[in-house]
Amino acid sequence: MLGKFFKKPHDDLGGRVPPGQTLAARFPVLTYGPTQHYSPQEVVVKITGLAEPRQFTWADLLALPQATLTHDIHCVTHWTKLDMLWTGVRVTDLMQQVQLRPGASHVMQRSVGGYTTNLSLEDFVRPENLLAHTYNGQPLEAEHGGPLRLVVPHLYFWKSAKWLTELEFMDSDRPGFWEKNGYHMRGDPFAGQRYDDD
Ligand SMILES: Nc1nc2c(c(=O)[nH]1)N[C@H]1C(S)=C(S)[C@@H](COP(=O)(O)O)O[C@H]1N2
Ligand SMILES: [Mo]
Repeated sequence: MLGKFFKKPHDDLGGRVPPGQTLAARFPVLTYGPTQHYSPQEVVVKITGLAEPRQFTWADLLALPQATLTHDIHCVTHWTKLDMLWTGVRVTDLMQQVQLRPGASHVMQRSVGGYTTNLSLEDFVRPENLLAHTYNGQPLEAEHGGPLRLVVPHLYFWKSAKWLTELEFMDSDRPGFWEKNGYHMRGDPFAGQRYDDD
């Protein structure tokens, strides 16, 4: 009986669902433009800008430690999906291999097909962020960014580039594709940072 009265309110599942979001059962696809199709052997992540230039191939990425993490994902179009299981290389492990130059403070993610999105290094270099190649134990489907995408769960999902091919380090914040089109420069779902005037 008592349990009935002492149960926590679960509308926001203990604070896991940001304001204005509703739970998605399936995994929606959101792409501006066409899905990119290429094989893992063609994956290259180029390090450019304010860093020693280098490239990570598929083999290079698989030679780094692999992590499997469970994340809640929040999209600016109001869906939240809980407990998504991702496998890949932690950004922190990748960055052990990257030599930044003085002044680097931000990064532009660039995708095959031209999508871009910007992050501060503080938001980029976090232990939960992944260069993900596997979702729910299966190779990441092309429509969701396979062979390789970024997953930055603490920000809206537009901050996670699908078909990642370049990380350009910068000495200031510059807008990526959606940010140029009115989206917020940071995109914190719990602060409701959807548009640039939020
Ligand atoms: N390359 C690329 N990455 C992208 C996008 C895109 O259009 N192109 N859309 C972004 C947006 S707005 C969202 S919500 C998520 C959607 O990922 P999903 O299709 O796997 O759900 O990818 C982000 N990354
Ligand atoms: Mo989105």
